[in-house]
Amino acid sequence: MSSLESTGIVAGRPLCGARFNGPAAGVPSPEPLKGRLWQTNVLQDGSHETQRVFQVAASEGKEEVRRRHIRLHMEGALTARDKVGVQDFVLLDAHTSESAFLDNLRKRFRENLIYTYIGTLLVSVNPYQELGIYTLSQMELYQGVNFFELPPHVYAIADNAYRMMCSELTNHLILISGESGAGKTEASKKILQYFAMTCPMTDSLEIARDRLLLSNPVLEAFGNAKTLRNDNSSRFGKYMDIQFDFKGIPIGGHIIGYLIEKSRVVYQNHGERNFHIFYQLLEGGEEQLLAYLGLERDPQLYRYLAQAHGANESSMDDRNDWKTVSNAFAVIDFTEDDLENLFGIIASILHLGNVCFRENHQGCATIPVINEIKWIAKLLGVQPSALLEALTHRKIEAQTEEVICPLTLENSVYARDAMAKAVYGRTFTWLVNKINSSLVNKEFTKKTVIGLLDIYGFEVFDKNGFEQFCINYCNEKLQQLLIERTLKAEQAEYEMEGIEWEPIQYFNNKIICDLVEERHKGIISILDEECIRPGPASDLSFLEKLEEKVGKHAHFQTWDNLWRVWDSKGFSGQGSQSLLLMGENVTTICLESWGLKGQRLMVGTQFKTSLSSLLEILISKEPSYIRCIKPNERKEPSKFDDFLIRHQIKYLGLMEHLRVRRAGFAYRRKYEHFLQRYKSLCPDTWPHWRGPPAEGVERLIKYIGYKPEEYKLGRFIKGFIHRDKPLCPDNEEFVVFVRKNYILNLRYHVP
Ligand code: AD9
Ligand code: MG
Repeated sequence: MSSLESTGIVAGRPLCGARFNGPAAGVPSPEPLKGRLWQTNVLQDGSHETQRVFQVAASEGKEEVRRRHIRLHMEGALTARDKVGVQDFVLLDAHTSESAFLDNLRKRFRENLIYTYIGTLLVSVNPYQELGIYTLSQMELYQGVNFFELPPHVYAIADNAYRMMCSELTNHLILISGESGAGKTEASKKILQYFAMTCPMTDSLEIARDRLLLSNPVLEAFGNAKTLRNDNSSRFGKYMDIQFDFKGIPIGGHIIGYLIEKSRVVYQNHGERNFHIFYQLLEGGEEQLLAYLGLERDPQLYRYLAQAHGANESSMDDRNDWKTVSNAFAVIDFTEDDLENLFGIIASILHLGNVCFRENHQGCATIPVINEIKWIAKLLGVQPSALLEALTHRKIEAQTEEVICPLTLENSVYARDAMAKAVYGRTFTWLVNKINSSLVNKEFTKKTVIGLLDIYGFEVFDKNGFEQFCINYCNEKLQQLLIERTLKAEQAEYEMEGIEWEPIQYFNNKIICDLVEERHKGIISILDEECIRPGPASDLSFLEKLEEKVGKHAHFQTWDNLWRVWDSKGFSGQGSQSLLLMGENVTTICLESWGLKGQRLMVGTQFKTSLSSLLEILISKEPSYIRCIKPNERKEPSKFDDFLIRHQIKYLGLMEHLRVRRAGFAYRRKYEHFLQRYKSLCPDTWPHWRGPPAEGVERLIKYIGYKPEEYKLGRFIKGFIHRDKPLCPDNEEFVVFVRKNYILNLRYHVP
């Protein structure tokens, strides 16, 4: 089986057949366009430009589908609108209510139409079943086709970002959000597969593409787990840059992982599981490997796996997934030594969980049976005595000397679990670094990227700990970014460009983010203060401080109520990295990515800092948005829970987004880009327009016959451009706005 087949997308078809191949490097195409998706042009300055060209469709069937679709869309409705709803919420009646929004989503869901646009934003409802909409022929259908020529699809979003990147040489971002189980990870995988299968490719770069694809199963094995809300829940945040060369060939990538949920290693809610990799190893690992690691096949034999009974009803195919992951490791270039060390650590965590303590007469912890200790020491390459000491004693620095104190039974259990969590956390970091080093491609200095963000979704359990706090905070930050960039920035842009506009109200969740992150006042600062205060930080004192400092904050109350049982137990412990360093003798030897020794870094603050650098990465790119919706709590196909979905429509701000979109302009481009793209539609601008770009655009638009309400020209008044606005230093920055995307379908204008 090829590495790509193992990802389940190829199913025996040729991987990169001629239809998908890109242009020969840098050579203008002498061939007719028929049957090709790519063409390389030599530009005036001698550089090359590769663009997808409209394929003279090889099959009439595909062409037919497109034409019919455009026609229907132009009429503003699909023929069976009552039955299947509209594919863009913008086409609903002018004063759409939330109920009408919900109706439309429901109609489409019942017809297995899970995707709907709000302008260029894609709303996706998790179908919880295979719909056969991710085939190679579907990929082919969406290649190089503009929005609205085809039904909404995640491929359309991917293709649009890709096309823009290739034609404008800009960096893009696809931001996927939604609550736990809504389908973010699936969407991100579909997008990656789309690029892998449709982008041009050369023999030498196939390996880079395969590695990009196969990093997914590896990271999922180590970073995903079954929760009550999702059988394959991401327990870490993932940002991935897919890097392309100037011809649009994927050449490499880079991944940033955010806060893996380490507590899962030692504790899971009832009915949940530990990270998939533990079960995969036990179920699928070769006899010889398990013997080397000292492991038995039955997960019930390991405390860290047996305690939550989540393995009993798992929909995961651990044995098969093990094969996929093993295959992926080979492609990503893990050596035998790497794998031996890696699984040595994974096994040692299972052994560690089975270490039992007994209280001696002095009230101190001892380890009566040291069989497990021997295994751990062997697998990690430490002295058993050092390990014993690390688990039952701690160092106290007293003035000039270090004193070794015995631990109580309770503290030893805590030290054991802290060690398991720290080891797993560092292993995960090492894994991401290792994958990154195999994705690096130094040959290409000029790259453009498409970033994919797939984080852990908002989640509320009966008991919510520090990690839920971080996960939900991260979701609030992303929501804020979305608000800033869509609702707020969009309205500000109209104002800046001098376009008449009636402001639309929306809830700005900045107030919630401030509650968490504000310096000296926010929850994270309060947590920090508690952790660095001399004397033991207790969860109770932290709660008291919270009550005192933010207890009256309206949204603190909301959070508190929402989280019903906000389990502050372990908050102050989680907050202090130094507590996780207990047993450092052992963990230092595990991995080179240590670097934190001796520092009292607060996890909450660390997370806050890494989130703000993530936001900087995101802000620097042209965004596309996918908003995922979870249809029901029971992970069932065909079940559309009105109440649950209405709630998501609300908190995702979809109605506000629709209002802004409807009143606003779906499409906007700088004059030069616009002209470059559409100049062929008007004899005055084709093949070259020599005057100011803005005038060319005006000429072009008039020629096509747009009505005045269908477009606006930013800061452009009869023949000259306003130069007196400091915000826009040159006319490159001025923009033409077009009300609806489909108006700009070249196919619409060229019958
Ligand atoms: V979490 O925040 O990581 O807990 P996600 O990532 O939003 O969550 P995920 O993509 O993992 O959810 O989807 C959950 C499950 O729904 C998947 O394992 C699939 O079984 C199912 N799913 C999601 N999207 C699709 C889809 N487009 N087609 C079919 C889907 N099944
Ligand atoms: Mg996920």
